[in-house]
Amino acid sequence: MSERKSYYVTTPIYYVNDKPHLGHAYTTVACDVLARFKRLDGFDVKFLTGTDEHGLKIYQTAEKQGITAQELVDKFSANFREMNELMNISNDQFIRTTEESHKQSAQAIWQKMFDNGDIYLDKYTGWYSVRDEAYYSEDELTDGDNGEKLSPFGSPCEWTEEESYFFRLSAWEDRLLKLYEDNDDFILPKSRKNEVLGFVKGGLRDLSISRTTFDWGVKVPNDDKHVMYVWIDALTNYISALGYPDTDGEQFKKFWPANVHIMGKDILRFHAVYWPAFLMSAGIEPPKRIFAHGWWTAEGQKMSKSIGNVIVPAEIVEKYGLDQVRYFMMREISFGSDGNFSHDAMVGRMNSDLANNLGNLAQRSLSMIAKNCDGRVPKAGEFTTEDNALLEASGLRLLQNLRDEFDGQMFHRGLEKIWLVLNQANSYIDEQAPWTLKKTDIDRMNTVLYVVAEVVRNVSLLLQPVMPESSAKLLDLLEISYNNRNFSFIGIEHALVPETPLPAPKGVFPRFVEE
Ligand code: ME8
Repeated sequence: MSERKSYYVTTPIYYVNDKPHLGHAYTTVACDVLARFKRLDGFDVKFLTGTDEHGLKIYQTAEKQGITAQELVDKFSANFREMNELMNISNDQFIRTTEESHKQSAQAIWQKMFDNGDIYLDKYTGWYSVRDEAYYSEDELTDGDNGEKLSPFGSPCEWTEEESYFFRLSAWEDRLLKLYEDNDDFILPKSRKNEVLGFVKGGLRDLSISRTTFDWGVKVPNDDKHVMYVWIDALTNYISALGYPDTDGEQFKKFWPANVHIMGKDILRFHAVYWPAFLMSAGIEPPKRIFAHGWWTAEGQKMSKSIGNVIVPAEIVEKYGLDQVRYFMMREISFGSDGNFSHDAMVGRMNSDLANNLGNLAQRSLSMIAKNCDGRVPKAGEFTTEDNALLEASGLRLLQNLRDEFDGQMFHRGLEKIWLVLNQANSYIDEQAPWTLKKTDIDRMNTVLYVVAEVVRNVSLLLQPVMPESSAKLLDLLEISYNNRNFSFIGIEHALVPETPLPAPKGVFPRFVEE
């Protein structure tokens, strides 16, 4: 048997100085959707997420709270695991950068870069933002109200002078530009690629990659006065999870290079510039793609603790339902663009897309089957042109459309295409009017109800990655066995077996009613 195709997708590893909010849930759900899609489509998938636990920001947060950094990271890392459980995330591994094996990987990649002549000792004098954990040059900064310097993300910067190791990033400019040129889809969306090109073409300066003023980090090999810059440590997670430096190991061989690292646009530079340069310096192939998605606001405003408008995943899941929130996140904004979370938009999607469209199609066809077909899958007669058109549109053609869109991380477009088919199916049922056929042509009524049940089956199979629980409920209502739920069953005729007794239909997508 030929080996199954592999697929490796990652989220950023999140800083544990804060509780997870809508933004973290968003990236993780997007990766989850992709991982589930690929598994159902026959790929051997690795889906990695985890927490970034070193660095000055974490160290200072722990100090402020009067606890040790280790206590802080243990407590907050658990919050991210809880978020994963809440959001029904199917990650294969949860990595923490405080794990011993990860630290060894980070030291191994450092040593490789050092041996390759890309790391040297010097002194860093310049600006640093603890909140962004990033170095900035003077010309990137703006002046804040009280004279302080602010990063492009509005974070305060401080002047720093200390002995530091440097990575010879300047030497990698041409090779990075060649990487972007040779791999047109390396950075997506395209608009973001131009941003990165501009940055690299503007000239790269060597990067300070170690600190001596605190020790909450991975020790630099052979110089334990220094801890590594948190980003070297953090980025390495993507390969330490595969057992690096054991590049001959099964996991590394199977899953590297990663198919896609997904993240927010805030950390694109680290992933699209620094990470491939580190990897190439260490003699490791760069990932295949970096996808930077957009930024969520809440009711039109930046989410912030001081405004008190931070959207907490548990609260919206409780209020609207888990799959409803997952669907909303994937459908409401183009993956790659910024977007806004509002109660009205959420309720709009819940009621119009889910309750009135998909929910209604399933509910009215299944109720008719319950009442008029003795609660059994109806037996179809000859298919008409209309029947075949709808069956084809909801079957293999839709699967292929979704493959194309999901391969480019265009989740919203994939969903749009499913909803076009649902609209078509709702019009079909209105035109065919099985409630009238009941009195005039029972055989034709059976065929129409069969066709609609088949559309519901195909669509439910395809919606599993986005709404796993609700799709499972629909597939249960159609008595589709668990083994028949992967994408190889899409469009297969007679997967719905005539005469199979069905359970009493139940609504799967309730309308949201204001209290
Ligand atoms: O940057 N909208 O961690 P982090 C959309 N540890 N996405 C958002 C968001 C918002 N308003 N807010 C956060 C770090 N995110 C590093 C990463 S990776 C090797 C190291 C999401 O906790 C988005 O994915 O600050 C963003 O890139 C990430 O959270 C930043 O998480």
